[in-house]
Amino acid sequence: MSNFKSLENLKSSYKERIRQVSDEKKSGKKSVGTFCLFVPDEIIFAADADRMILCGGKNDTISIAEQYLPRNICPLVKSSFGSIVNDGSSGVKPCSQFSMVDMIVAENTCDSKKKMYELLDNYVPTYVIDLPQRPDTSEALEYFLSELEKFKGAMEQLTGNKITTERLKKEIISSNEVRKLLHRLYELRKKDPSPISGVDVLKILQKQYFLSPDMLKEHLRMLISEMENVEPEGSHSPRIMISGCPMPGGNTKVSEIIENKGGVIVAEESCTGTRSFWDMVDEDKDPMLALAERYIKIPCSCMSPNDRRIDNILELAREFKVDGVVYYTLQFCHGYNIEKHKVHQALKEAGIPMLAIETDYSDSDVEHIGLRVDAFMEMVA
Ligand code: BJ8
Repeated sequence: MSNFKSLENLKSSYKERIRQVSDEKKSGKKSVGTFCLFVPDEIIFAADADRMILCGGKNDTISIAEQYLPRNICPLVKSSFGSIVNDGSSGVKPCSQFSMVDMIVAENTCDSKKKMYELLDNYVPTYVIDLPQRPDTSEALEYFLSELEKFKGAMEQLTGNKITTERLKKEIISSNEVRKLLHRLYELRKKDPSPISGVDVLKILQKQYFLSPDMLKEHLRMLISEMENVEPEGSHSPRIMISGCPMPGGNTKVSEIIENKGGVIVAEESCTGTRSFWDMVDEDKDPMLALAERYIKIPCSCMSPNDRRIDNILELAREFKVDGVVYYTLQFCHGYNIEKHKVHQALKEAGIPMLAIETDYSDSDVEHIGLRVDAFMEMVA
């Protein structure tokens, strides 16, 4: 749907980034792998280390993971674990990212991830940040801050570099710049018709924690400038918001189905969407406290209660003038699956139709999902 030159450059950025990290390694710079938004990038970069996201969105490593893990757990966890333990013997190309990280920085969120991290420690040193699960209490903030202080110490130990207040402030400003660019990109999607397809935006968001902030900023600036200079053609298509589980690199299945059936995705309430950039870090406060305050508020379903997420969904639906919401859950992701009921109720009261889709990474249900999306599009058109 979208036809922007800068998107072509983004596609070829994978090799460039791998080359960059491999050069950094030769010069002694450390790299860490992450799986979740709760890990503050700013602390990693302030230690002069690099980071790459390791979340799996591909189906081909799932059968490898199933040699170690139960079948009935979330495909994101299986795909990630499969990529890491894959030695190439099954014919699937091993993941270049994983072999480049010196440490994994994990977080205690859902049960599947927590238990996977215990196993990952056998393959690469894995540091786990513990998270309080009732985020709105002062005790939770205090505890999370103490966990971030420990993590800061771990990064200093890994790199041998002291993390100074000045360096943290610099990284906070830099990460806020990325967030502001993503806000500008999303602002342009408020046009009707939207100038860019949701699949294209998803592919950018999937690279958000893979590229370095400087590379990402460069790509975003080019894309935004192209988008600002075109008037979108065509007529109104049903404006859809996706809400739910993250869609890591390799997984565009449901977004593609929606857009192939005539809808246009104008917002994603997910970790490969607004949850990753909507809130800024306060640049005027003590940097560690500001980071703790910002990151503890991420409305992930692992938190309880998580009513902030419902408020965000309603606000986004209004701001982006959506005609309907597709609630997307990965199989066996109990948190997002159960929260579906609260979201459905809130959307119903707001008069916004919702379609719930629970799926995995395989293609076996593409046709079936297509039929349901078809019917939903007719309803919201
Ligand atoms: S902040 S959503 S990235 S934990 S989909 S593995 S929750 S069973 S990825 Fe997540 Fe951080 Fe939360 Fe975001 Fe578990 Fe659910 Fe699988 Fe999930």
